[in-house]
Amino acid sequence: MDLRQGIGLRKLGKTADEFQQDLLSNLYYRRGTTVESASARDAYETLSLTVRDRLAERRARTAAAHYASNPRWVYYLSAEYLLGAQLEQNLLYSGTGELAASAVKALGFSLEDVEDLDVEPGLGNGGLGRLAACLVDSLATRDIPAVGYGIRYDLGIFRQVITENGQTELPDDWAFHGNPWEFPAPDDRQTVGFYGHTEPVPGSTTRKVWVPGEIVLGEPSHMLVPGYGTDTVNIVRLWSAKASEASFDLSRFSAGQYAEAVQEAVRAENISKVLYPDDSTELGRELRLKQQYFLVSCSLRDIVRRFRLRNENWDEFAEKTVIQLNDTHPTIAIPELMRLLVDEYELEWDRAWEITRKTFAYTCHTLLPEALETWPVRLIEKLLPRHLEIIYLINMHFLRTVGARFPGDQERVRRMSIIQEEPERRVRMAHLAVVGTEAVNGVAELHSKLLRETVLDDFAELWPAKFQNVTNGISPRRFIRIANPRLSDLITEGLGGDGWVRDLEKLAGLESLADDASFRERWRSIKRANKVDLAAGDPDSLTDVMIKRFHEYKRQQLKLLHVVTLYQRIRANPAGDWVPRTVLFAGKAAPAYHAAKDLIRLIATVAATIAADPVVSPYLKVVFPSNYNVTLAEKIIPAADLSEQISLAGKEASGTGNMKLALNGAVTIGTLDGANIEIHARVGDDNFFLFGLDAYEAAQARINGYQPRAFYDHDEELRAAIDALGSGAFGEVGHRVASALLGWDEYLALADYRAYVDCQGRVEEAWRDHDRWTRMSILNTAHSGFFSSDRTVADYAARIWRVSPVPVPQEN
Ligand code: GL9
Repeated sequence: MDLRQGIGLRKLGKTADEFQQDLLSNLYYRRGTTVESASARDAYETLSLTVRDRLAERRARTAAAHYASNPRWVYYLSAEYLLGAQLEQNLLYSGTGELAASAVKALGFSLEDVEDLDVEPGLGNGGLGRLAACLVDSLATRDIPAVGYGIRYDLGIFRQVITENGQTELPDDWAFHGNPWEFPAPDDRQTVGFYGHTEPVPGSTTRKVWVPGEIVLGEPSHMLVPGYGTDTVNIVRLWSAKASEASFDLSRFSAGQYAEAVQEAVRAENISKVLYPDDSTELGRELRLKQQYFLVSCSLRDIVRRFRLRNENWDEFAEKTVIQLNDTHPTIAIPELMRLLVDEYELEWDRAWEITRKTFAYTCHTLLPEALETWPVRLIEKLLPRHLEIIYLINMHFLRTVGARFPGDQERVRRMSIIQEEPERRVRMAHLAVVGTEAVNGVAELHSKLLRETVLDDFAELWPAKFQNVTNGISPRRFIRIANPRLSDLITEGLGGDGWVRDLEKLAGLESLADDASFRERWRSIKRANKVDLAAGDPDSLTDVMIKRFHEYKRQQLKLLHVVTLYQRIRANPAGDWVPRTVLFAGKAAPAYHAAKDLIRLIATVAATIAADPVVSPYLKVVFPSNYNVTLAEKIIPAADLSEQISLAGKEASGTGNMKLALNGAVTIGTLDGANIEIHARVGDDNFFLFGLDAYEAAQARINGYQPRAFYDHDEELRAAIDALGSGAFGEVGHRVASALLGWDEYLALADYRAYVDCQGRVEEAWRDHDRWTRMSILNTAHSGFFSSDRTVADYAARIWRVSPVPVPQEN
């Protein structure tokens, strides 16, 4: 029997009977319970195992195919993954949805009952983490050999509860009941060092020995990442910190010092305890750097282990391996690979550098200066002494290159150095990431252009060919096929097949159907049914959604000013012909980001005021569901009519919620920012509500001495809205928000107010014409094909990774 071909596997049945038998076996043998006593949770766990087994069989064939071809691998390193709920996805990808429904029914439950128990692993903050999940989905769908590496945080992004007092945060113990989707792999555990000192190696000028002062174990487990419409199943491998046996102090325990006995173990395991909801707090910063190095150290050793299964010669490493850094969070991987190659595998510095540089690529996800990571030199020196030495050496070689290319330009050397000198010495991780990689990309056209022209301009001048754009994308499986089954069925019917789920450009075929009155009627009734399901407000009202993290640059405050203006208009003229609107906000604020939390609280207060107003409430409703996450996004997006993408131009790197909403037929009101520009270009000016300053005008405004008060003085409605917020009717919070806007208004909300409010007037005009609106909605979906993450991955594969698919032979 040839185990390598997976031929030793018993075939899993495809009939309803066989599926049910497998479910029963799992109930008895793996769950250890019986039909008579099975709870909903027993049904959930058992169903998950049964579905997982179908994917595990494909996983075995995938591993065999990959082993046989010894391919070039993509390793995606990311501190965050927002994978979303797994059961529904895995039912779809394994084609077992109907079998599952009937098998679970036989146990006395509905599929919805058990799906409600499926908890999403919230191992990320927002767009960056969800992008990682969409990319691994599309890597598998495109049959590209890939592993996603991440951290298995015990506690994911906090659970948010919204009350009239704003946001409160609760811990998210997402795996409290266990996680049936996960395979622990304790045999692949790694040892990670921290602190300590370095010692010279006699007879070598470049090698050093690092003697760590603390040792922590990293234990991996993996989740399966199936491709859609293919047999490939890749994995995401997540690391958990474990204390070594030796860290339990038995003698202290025996002396009754219970807390002290475990304190070292607790400290070690704290590394993967909790996802940082931001990094703006001074306290706990060291732990964040520890998390980053922990991820990197475990993953690189695993990558090297995998390389050596099939290869010997280090010269082949960069041919067989590309490591994509998801933002700067894993950038310490660059000195870490140098350390492994130079200190542990005894390669010459230059050869090691050549390999390292060719192995890595870096994606930048921001333009905000405060989001560009830097670490104090003294912190790196304490935590990772050898890495600091290596960073200094990398910098020395790099600055020589700069000096040779721009002789005498000391100012440029100072600007480009990996080490920032003032006001405190810090390591600039973005500079290290640019220097140590083969390719650097932004995440939308405008973002990549602004990176080249501003933040990384010196580097783009030095190495123009290194800089690329890869516009983000989203998984059509999760964000329409699963989230919006009604619309998916209609599209499949309209296009005469479901090929669009794997080839999203096929949606262009809907264009002609926009002129078909009966198709439009069905489209409209589906949107309505989705709104009924969401139950956020009157399903016949314009459902206006702003769903994203709370951040001043995204300008939820501008949306709030619009809401207050509508409120005041309706109050002033209750008999007016108002367009009924449901404004839905959802999103979390970093717990320490006070301005963002103020806004949440203010929105909640305004919502309550409007709800209590009998004159306004028939036309305007503001809702703020708690705990925005992937699962909630999948409910809101299909019900949205209007998509709010109103960040100040030049601030949102890409946005991906904008793509999800357009794909589901929401029409965007948006600025010329991030990927909005590319959406606008594709759906066309008639099907997009564009307003506001562009990135250059916005940058210029501040230089020209922007005065928010001038806009306040000259616009009566704006003044009335701000005065209302600051009047005291909304408490201290209203006052704080109003003064922040009048005093400085960092993100030019007042400058864009008039254009925005007038543009909302054009939205209402379009909405009143049902046929016109529905046509716009259909055309948004029809022209969203480009925004599939399958296209994003194809771009990375062709231009950055230079990898080819390795098809997995079908089961025979
Ligand atoms: C982000 C950008 O702000 C978004 O514009 C972009 O779409 C995503 C994915 O590229 O990356 N960068 C970033 O730090 N976050 C993003 O969403 N923030 C969070 O994930 C909270």
